[in-house]
Amino acid sequence: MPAVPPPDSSKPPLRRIAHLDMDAFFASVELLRYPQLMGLPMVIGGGRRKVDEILSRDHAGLPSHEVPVAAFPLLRDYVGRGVITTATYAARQFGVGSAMGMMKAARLCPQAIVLPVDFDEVRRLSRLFKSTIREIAPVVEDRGVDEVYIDFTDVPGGQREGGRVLARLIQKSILQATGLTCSIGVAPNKLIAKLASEFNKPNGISIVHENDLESKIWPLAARKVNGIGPKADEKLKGLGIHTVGDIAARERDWLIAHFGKSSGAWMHEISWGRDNRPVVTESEPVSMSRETTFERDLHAVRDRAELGAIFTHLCEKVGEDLQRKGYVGKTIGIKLRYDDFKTATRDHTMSVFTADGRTIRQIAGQCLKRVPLERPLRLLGVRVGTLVRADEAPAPTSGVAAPGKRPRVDAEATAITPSLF
Ligand code: DCP
Ligand code: MG
Repeated sequence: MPAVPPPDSSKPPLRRIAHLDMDAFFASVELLRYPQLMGLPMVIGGGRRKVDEILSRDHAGLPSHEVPVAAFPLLRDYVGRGVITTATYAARQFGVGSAMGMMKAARLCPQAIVLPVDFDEVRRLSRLFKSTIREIAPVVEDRGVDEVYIDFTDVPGGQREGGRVLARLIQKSILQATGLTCSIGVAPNKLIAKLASEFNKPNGISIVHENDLESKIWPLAARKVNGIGPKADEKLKGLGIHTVGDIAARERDWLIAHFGKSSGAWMHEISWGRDNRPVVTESEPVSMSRETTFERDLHAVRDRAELGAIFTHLCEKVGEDLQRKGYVGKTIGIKLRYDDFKTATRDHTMSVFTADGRTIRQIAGQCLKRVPLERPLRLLGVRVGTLVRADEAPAPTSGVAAPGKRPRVDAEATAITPSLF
């Protein structure tokens, strides 16, 4: 028998929660395919077509890892108004980062290589790193494509060195399974773990204990806290509050007076490092969507064919996403952004659930008829909400729709308009 000390029933184990976030995720996924770019500044952004064209025209038949570095497109040659999705750490040294316009980034780091995102590969690796974690520590909360919370509390090794031993094992296993690195923060709760995972990026581990609050958390900018957005931060700054410690220095009642009962009380709690939220293993998506920013503005009449094709493609993709993940939804919505950056959304809730691209297309097309289409468009998006798991969806009732509801889907779906949408 291994010499494991008997559990002390009078003292529950300390809560140890980890937040794990992949390093430069979309960019690192491309480095797996093109390892020759390792260590070079590289950004993810722009469309697929150009890169594929260049690489397949000049280096057709060559395995991807043998494509010469000089063959890759550079930021300096980029024309358009794409936005950077993410950048390698080598590119970040030049001040280039996510959400920055490509043209601006080109001024900062013209020699950076530009690659498009490969969503299929990103999703495959996302699933792979998450399943690798679940084999080691089963209580995992999915927080999106590249991050999760993990409850270390009852996992063997989860308490050793404050969680460092288990964090190391997870990092090593993910690297072995995927070739990718990640950073992990381990702390008494989700709030602090999320902050901690950024402390030693990339490929870092950071352990925060309850008594590290003053030294490690209070100096952080208030904006770092998940839940304090740009608006709240603006208001806090106006009140002379910049750091988490500045929040903690205020009375709870003062915060409530300025931010309302629930936000004020919440701010007080988080500034003292308190957060009891559990790690939730099954997080159900609220909606699924796809959107695209066009390479150039498109007009509903002049670019009718192109726009129609993109629209159909988006609807099919959302349908595929739903089917692959096993969901159906009944609220179909669209989002448009005009050339003046104003955004319009419309949606329609059907009486039955669907994951069918054609149905989504038809209902979305009707939504599109309810928005002004005079101005050129920069972006088009399609969303399906009010989701339930496909196997739990109520069977469509035949005959008359429920009172007050719109007609059922097949009546709606056949109302195809002869015009573009
Ligand atoms: N992403 C995106 N749009 C954004 C921000 C991010 O599509 N506005 C994508 C690209 C990222 C991935 O999500 O690779 C994960 O986002 P992160 O914020 O975790 O950024 P990275 O993983 O790229 O970098 P880091 O090492 O800082 O986590
Ligand atoms: Mg990340």
